[in-house]
Amino acid sequence: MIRDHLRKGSPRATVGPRLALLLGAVSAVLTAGCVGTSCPPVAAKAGVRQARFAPLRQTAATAKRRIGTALMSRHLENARLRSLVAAHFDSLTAENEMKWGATEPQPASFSFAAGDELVAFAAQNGMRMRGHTLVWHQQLADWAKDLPADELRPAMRRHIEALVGRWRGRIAQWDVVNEAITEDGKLRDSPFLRLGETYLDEAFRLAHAADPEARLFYNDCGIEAGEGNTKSDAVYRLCARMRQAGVPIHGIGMQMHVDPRHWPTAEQIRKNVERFAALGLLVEFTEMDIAVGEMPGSLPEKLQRQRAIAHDIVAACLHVDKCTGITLWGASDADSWLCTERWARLRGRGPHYPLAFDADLDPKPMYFGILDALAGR
Ligand code: 9MR
Repeated sequence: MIRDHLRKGSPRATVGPRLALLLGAVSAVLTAGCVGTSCPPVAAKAGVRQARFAPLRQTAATAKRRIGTALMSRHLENARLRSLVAAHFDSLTAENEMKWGATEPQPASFSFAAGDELVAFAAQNGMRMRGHTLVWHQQLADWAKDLPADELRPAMRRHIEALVGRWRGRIAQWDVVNEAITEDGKLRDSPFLRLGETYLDEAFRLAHAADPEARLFYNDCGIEAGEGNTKSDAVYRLCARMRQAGVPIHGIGMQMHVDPRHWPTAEQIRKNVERFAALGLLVEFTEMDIAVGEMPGSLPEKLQRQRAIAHDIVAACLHVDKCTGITLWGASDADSWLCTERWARLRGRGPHYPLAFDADLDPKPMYFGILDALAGR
């Protein structure tokens, strides 16, 4: 708004040169601050032809895989987005609505309405539902953050029993524990670590008791690279220990938030999927997005590179029987966390255009990369 004002008005004509300079500097800062946070439509610029706009979920079903997206309940108000999601995706993850802070904002006072809406939408459209997430240090209700162990333990039990019980039989997979390992391969110093190093085991056992049919996942980011990568190895050891101890963990969620500045090769990802599958775990790619901002080249070149990376990731899943699904972290660029002021800078300079459909809901090259890989092309 200030920039508009600078453009439309004529402060430079009416104020002194010093003030004009200052206003110019403010304008430059504002402009720089805005770069890269929103992701306007790009499909047309990338020369996408609309003719081959087939539903992803049909091709995924032929490959015996689920293709999913994350949504927030407010997205359901957008009729065009609803039909796009229903047409293309057969798995749904609640982006924020099932997190602790959203579902139990006060002790024992639960709020399920937003999660219920998503569960109902999934059921109406023949989509599998993934629950996300029961135990996480972020988006945790404030009241739970400082509880001593003897109060946190019953609180965790109550929370898990309430959520898993609420949607028993309707949530096929739960991300039981999220992001418990640090980059240097240690158990994160989260409030839950106060319960001891086996708090994960407890969480999985509670979730299993509340819904024995739900498949239970440990979910983390930055674990895609595989052997030799500190975090990936630590998560592998954690899962191996839990399997050995008879903890009811059924799957590993690899988030797949692609930062092209440091990203493993397709071969590394495939081998990593294989080693987790060899533990007897299902593998799901749970939060895929691919930030293009820091890629070299023109926008069409970046979008082609994004297409190739998406293709490699989906192909890695198809390569291993136990890899059962790929979820994108949002349906369109317009709604991605990476196109917000708050998060964009995590991936360097934007805009990042991280998803398969652009802000006008047109398919991008990334969509065709996913489609081709699902079709085995
Ligand atoms: O996409 C989610 C965003 O809307 C929230 O503000 C953010 C809060 O941490 O969480 C985002 O989702 C995260 C997911 O729950 C766990 N893995 C990382 C995701 C991106 O931050």
